Amino acid sequence: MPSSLQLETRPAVDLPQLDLDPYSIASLMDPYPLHEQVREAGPVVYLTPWQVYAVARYEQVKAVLSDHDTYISGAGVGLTNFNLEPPFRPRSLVLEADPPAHTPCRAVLARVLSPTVLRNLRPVFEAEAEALVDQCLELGAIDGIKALAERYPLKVFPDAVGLAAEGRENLLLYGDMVFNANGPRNELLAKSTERVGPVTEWIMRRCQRDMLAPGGFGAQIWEAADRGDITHEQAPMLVRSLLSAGVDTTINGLGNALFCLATHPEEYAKLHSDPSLARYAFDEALRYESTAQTFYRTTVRDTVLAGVPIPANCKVLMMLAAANRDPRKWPDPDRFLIERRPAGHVAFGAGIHGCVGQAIARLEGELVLSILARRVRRIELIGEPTRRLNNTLRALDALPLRLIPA
Ligand code: OVM
Repeated sequence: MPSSLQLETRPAVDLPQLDLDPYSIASLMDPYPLHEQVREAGPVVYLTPWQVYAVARYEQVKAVLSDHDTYISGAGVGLTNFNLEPPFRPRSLVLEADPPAHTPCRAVLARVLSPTVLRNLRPVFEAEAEALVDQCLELGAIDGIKALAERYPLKVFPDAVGLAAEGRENLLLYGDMVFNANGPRNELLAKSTERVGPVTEWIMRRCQRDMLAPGGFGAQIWEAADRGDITHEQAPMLVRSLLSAGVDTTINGLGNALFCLATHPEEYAKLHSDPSLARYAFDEALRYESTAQTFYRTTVRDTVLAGVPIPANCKVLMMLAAANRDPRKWPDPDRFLIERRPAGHVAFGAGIHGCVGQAIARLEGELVLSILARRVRRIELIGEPTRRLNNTLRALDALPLRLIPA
């Protein structure tokens, strides 16, 4: 039953009850049939396997994202309700927090990742993208995930944070675990938590001041603590947020974008003839294959959404990827069209918890795609792509490609 704080929690009559599991292997492999079923069943549904409310239409997803006073993050943004079960790691000070505590922490990250900072980083990020694309071109046949989608963010982002080069593969394991932890305690989570002990230690050690190079994002977070914007106890936790959210997300954003372009050669041809479309192409890939498929909120009081009552202390699943293909919002939603201007997509969320790193994510996406566009005439898919299943992320394990030079 949805709420432990209520005696009678029977869902309202006009609430469709669906026996659908977004975490089944079949749905994780191909989530779109389930997205359509949830979206078309009603504006708010109840998923009986996990006993959660769910919204899959753009309008209701946006409404939940926008009303952070009713739909809170402090009880966790995964399936687990922190009011009933403790979190698996100390709560994030931004992701799993609400105003007023959330506000200064968010402000520090927003300043560290501001457009001004990014303007200075652009030449560095661009040179790295050029070098990496050239290396891939020399190889000819590559695994687009290992050779490009993983390598690029794993180089430029930790460099910008100020992390040493050693042990960066830990960031991949940690990201995989953190995003699995937003789902149920299934096989996927068990597998990624098996190896998590030493990884968590490694991550937490890297959040300390002495591990972070001067001038980087990490050092800037510590300087914000010196100024009194946040406390010195909060600083390592905000560095942890960068290390949690900054790598696996962009890796899969890039991986999914490469997948979209490799499987839509006519769209790649448009990008090749006009590399200035790179930024739109990356956003269209985020709409079409949303990296973060889902996030939850928790109702803090009884409420009504699209006429459907939702009791207090209930988990509400926001199906971001489904909203990004809602035909009520997007014409031809199931087509990947790089000339579409997908402004308003919710792949980065929206509102006070909207991705604080979205500008740097877009910078990475734009640079890799625009340099590819200039140097690569055609991208050929030369084998079956394989998926890496994750409870939250849409992710690929391998993407065999041949790059034909321009
Ligand atoms: C965090 C964080 C923020 C956004 C996403 C995320 C699970 C983590 O603050 O740790 O991914």
